[in-house]
Amino acid sequence: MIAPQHGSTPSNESYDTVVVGAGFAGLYMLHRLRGLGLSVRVYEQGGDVGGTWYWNRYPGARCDVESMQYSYSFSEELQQEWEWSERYAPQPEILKYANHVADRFDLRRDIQLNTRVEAAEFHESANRWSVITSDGKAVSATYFILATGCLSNARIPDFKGWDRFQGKTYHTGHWPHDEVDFTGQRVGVVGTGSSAIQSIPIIAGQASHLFVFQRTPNFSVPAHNAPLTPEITRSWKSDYADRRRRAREESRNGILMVISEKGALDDTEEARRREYETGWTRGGISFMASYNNLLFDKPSNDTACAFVRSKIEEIVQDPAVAKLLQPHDHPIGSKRICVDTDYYATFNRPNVTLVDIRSSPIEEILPHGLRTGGKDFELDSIVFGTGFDAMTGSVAKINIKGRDGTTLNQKWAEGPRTYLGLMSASFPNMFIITGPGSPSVLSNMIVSIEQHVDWISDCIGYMRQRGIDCMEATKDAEDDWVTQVNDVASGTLYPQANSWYMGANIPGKPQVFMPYIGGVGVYRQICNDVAGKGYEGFALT
Ligand code: N01
Repeated sequence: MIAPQHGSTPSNESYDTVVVGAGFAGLYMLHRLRGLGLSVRVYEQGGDVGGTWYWNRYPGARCDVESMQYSYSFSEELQQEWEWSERYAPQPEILKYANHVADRFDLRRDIQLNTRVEAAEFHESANRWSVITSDGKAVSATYFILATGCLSNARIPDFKGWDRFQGKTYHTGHWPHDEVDFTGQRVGVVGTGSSAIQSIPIIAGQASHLFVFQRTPNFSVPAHNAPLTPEITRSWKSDYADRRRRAREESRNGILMVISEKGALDDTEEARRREYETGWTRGGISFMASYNNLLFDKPSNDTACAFVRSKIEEIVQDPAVAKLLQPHDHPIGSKRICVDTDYYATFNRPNVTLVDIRSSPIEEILPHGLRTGGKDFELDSIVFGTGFDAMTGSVAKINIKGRDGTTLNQKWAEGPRTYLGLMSASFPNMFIITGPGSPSVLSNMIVSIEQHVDWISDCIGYMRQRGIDCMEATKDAEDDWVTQVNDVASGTLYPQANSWYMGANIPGKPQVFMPYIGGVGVYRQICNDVAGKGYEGFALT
């Protein structure tokens, strides 16, 4: 048993693996490790499984990856038996699916809910991790796996007067479990990212008046959500194995879509307009596949930006409001493109007001509203759709100490450093699922989660077969990978946006492009090659 710290209670609990988080990553990790015969303990801070889909219960929450693709592929029975109801699954249905998976594979008996992992320390002499949980226990494990999710540390900016507000406040990423009804209320929504853009049309339908406080307009394309027809479902299910394979190996982001073989400037203006109209009518993020160079060539990207701006002008009746909603400060797609149902049209409602907080930022929260530009807005409720400390935020909340006592937060002070997004040098036997330096948030998360979980499971199996006790990324391999991640990003338009991919939404956070943008197929091949060469770039002892 490892000596406990921080006043935690010594415990004889010892596992082969501790996994942090019971979202889609943690659930599948547990399933795979059990298959290897390992003992596993999963700690989950939420009151149930589901991760992102447990917390983000805001009105209108649904996935912007189509449901036939946003699901596990590891079990043929599971993918055949589960029935999705809509083109884009709503949050309650995805949460039900996560619960179904937990029950179907009998996962719950190894998951401890309502428990945070507070700290973890690697003890060199024992070659084990000691893990401290919020219920005051210290347990030990050979492998420590972070399945903490990339968008799980919700953030409300530190507005002056915050604690004086006498109405109700909400964060989209921490939505209450009981139904919230805004009927008859004056509601303020702060932020216009994906979460706010999904919830604004629904809240507008309830509130007596909705004020949308916008700092930066975002590009949004219509979802055109609809019930899934039996024909669509049947066609997917009859061909699932091959479609999943193509999504994994051949697609850029783990989502099957037809990417045009042309660049935007290869077409005449008229043909381009037709192409964008087709993408707009089809709906969803595949709008960005209208041409193959929209994320690489600025003049090409400008044409797509101009098209969406023209759509906003067409939909929004008040020209001044339309102008305010038109993004000009970043290439389309360089921030996560939003997918909506009636977002722009919502601004034609008489009970909706768009307030520009770029020219006059929020000065303070008042007991009955908020003040911006010297003007007071009376509000009964405020909804913060102000995003997350993405990719590193949840990991940073755990005090993780590696080989020489260095903390991960110290090591990552200038930005996250990993080899393949999977491990970080000096933190032996610690794996990160969809960590910074992997395709992660730029991809269909479930495709990337499955790839990481499979890779980690195979790796642990390899170690155990060969009597290898310890695995660690070498510093050289890590440095090379960090360089590669930056090089690939700099060949795209992504770094031109002040996005959460860059850490730009968190004051003081180092600005580095965190995910690997080379594509899931290329990345998978790199990971497979590394494994095929006996885990090249890792020290195995
Ligand atoms: O958060 P965001 P989100 N004063 O960071 C504003 C995924 N997701 O929760 O741009 C005023 O995108 C901020 O303004 P600015 C998806 O990957 C997926 O909406 O910083 N405003 C911005 O408008 C997404 O990208 C789905 O100027 C402030 C907003 O708050 C990611 O989650 C659905 C402010 C934050 O937008 C995050 O989306 C939902 C301040 N001090 C989410 N600070 C689907 O699958 C921040 N803001 C559909």
